[in-house]
Amino acid sequence: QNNALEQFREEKFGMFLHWGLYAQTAGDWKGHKVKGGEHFMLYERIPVQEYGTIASQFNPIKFNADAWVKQARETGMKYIVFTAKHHDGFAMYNSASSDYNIVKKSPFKCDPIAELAKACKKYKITLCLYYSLGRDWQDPDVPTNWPVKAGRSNTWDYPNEDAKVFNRYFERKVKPQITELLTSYGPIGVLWFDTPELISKKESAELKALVNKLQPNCLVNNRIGNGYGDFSISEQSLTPSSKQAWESCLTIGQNWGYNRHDSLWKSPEVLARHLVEVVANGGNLLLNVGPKGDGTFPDWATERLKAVGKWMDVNHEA
Ligand code: FUL
Repeated sequence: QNNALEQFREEKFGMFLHWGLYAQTAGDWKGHKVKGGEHFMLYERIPVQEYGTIASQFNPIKFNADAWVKQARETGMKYIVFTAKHHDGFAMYNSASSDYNIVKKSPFKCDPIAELAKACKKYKITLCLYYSLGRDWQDPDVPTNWPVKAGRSNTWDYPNEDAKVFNRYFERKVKPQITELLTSYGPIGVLWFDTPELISKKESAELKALVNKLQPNCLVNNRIGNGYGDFSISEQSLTPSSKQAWESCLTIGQNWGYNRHDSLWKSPEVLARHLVEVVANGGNLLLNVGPKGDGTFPDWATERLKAVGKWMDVNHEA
């Protein structure tokens, strides 16, 4: 574990990859622009059944895991974090415990994590996986974040909050899927949990123990909840969130998931400055790319990654 944390801290620079059904709709729904990227199912209150139909159009024939990972490597990055399951609850891999996944529901039928694992091995990049924990808009047992009542769970398909039992979702979906992710794709560097929200201390501890049992060298971030993380996250911020290990995660444009209406992007100069600032403060930088529905990176992302890669070649010792 200590060695794993040391290695993670030495890696310093990684690529976040937000890819899911939201990449296909890309910021539009039924002829109008939607707010956000990967959150639009919530904003539009789209029933799970209807949202699931996006999968039948999702056929990213240009997806090339080798090209993604090669680009990460050429940018000077040492790890990637891929969204295995975001808040929409749709698994971007061949999940044995939930048919709500890319292999079973899309014409594409390919398992992106299996492809990414191969490419990571080839380019010596650490494969890490993102998993939305306290939010899952497909599962009927995820309560809204009471008592804040922020309404961030699926209250349109499943309005009866009193009937929801987080632990049922935890047992039925979270534990089986985490087990699949840690037993099917070789070594995983980090399980990057998101939105702990209503997870109990006991459940966070149990999850941490499960990860340790299956892959003792796999780290978890602080969003596993209740203080069980190995390092902490500063989201869209360069301010250290811990005196020990921490990671800043930043978008290049305005959204995490691809949105064709994005129009503001950080320049390569700004990105390089951010990297220097984060690393100087003892952190890691996880820079996000939201690949498109066809499986390619948006041109504006590729251009910036290439420019940062050039800067790294000149300024960074291997
Ligand atoms: C947040 C999520 O709600 C966003 O969609 C994104 O994944 C970001 C990295 O974490 O909490």
